[in-house]
Amino acid sequence: MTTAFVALGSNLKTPETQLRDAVDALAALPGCHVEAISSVYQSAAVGPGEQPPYLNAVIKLSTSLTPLELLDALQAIEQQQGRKRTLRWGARTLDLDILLYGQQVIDHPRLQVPHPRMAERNFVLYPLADVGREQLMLPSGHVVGSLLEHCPWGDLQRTHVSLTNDLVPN
Ligand code: A4P
Ligand code: MG
Repeated sequence: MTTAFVALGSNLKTPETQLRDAVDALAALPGCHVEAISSVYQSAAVGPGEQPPYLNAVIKLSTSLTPLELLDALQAIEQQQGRKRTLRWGARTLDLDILLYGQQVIDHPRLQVPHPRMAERNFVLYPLADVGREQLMLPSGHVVGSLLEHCPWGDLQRTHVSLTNDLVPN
């Protein structure tokens, strides 16, 4: 089993419900076990035009899926939840990104791991620190705690939404 960290983001169609449904779908994936779930954070959308604010969270998984099998599974969940790919960085019902897959560095046409933009994004790093602890090391050798020192909290808000409430252990 490999430890993987997956980022969840939503800014359409009741984001709280989208994140809850995504957690249930991730927990039901064969070969995956949800180890930990971060707090849920709200922030303004980074991207084009006027967009609703995002809710973001990070999940720690142990998985026997290969990285591309995990990507396929995440994209299937995005589709189930009505994801439409129109504009890059446009509003979306659900975005599921693989942040880290063990200590692997992956540069495949469909998959870059670590996620290329994770180190500068407060809405990724703060929830990652919740589930991975600040000592978590990236393949680059950087630890999350030192990345956080260079990543301002900005407009991030920790919400009272809990994604762990109705999770059934598997
Ligand atoms: N892909 C490559 N690497 C990965 C990976 N590590 N995990 C490929 C998942 N997918 C990966 O993604 C495009 C393609 O990236 C996929 O087909 C996959 O093969 P997408 O989800 O269709 O498109 P996207 O999400 O619009 O593009 P991108 O570049 O992944 O966007 P980001 O960087 O994820 O940004 N603002 C706030 N506040 N909160 C957010 O969560 N998210 C975004 C999306 C923009 N602004 C945001 C937020
Ligand atoms: Mg994405």
